[in-house]
Amino acid sequence: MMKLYGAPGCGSAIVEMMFVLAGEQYRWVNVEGFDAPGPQRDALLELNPLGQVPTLKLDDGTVVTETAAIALMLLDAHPELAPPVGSAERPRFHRLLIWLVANVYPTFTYGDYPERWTSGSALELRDSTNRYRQQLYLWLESQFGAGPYVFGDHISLLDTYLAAMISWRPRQAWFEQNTPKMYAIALKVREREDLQEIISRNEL
Ligand SMILES: N[C@@H](CCC(=O)N[C@@H](CS)C(=O)NCC(=O)O)C(=O)O
Repeated sequence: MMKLYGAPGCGSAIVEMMFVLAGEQYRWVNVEGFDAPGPQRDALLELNPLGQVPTLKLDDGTVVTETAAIALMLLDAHPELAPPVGSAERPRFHRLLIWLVANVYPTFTYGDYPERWTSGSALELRDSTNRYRQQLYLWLESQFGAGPYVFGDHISLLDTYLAAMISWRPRQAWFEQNTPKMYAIALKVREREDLQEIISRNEL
């Protein structure tokens, strides 16, 4: 069975939700504490030199990192979890998927561990990445329609990102006030019965 290396509340929760939507079995390997020196980090670094979660090990030993790569892999077998190929929505799905991981996710890479990246003010780097992320989310909000999901009535793998990300900085109260469409989509995903175990274990 595929092994998913993750930690509670982290991006691995996004992939867990994707697996449930796709009906795919996986084994959860909790590497909580992976971002500090120790055996969890050593185990992760053997698979992923970035030391990041999620990290996925397939049955044949292939390692897949990057939430977007995992999403695209799942879509090969579960195309219904994105707008249909050939539809106008399909390139929008690709754009927003890549946009999230290329723009929003790195703000956490630099903002969560600012002392790694500057010998100056770590607080300033954290604050500036926080501000930039808020600007990004405001643009993302402008891309959403009437819901209930990003692409209307059909849930897609993109929706799983929103369900996790509203728990991350700038946190739920900010999203509720400033990006109500994103917030509503995230809550809609979180209502799903089949995701309850993941949501509670990840304290989302
Ligand atoms: N681009 C990656 C980002 C993954 C990522 O940054 N994960 C965070 C946890 S949510 C992490 O592992 N941070 C530790 C670090 O960057 O050292 C993806 O989409 O999977």
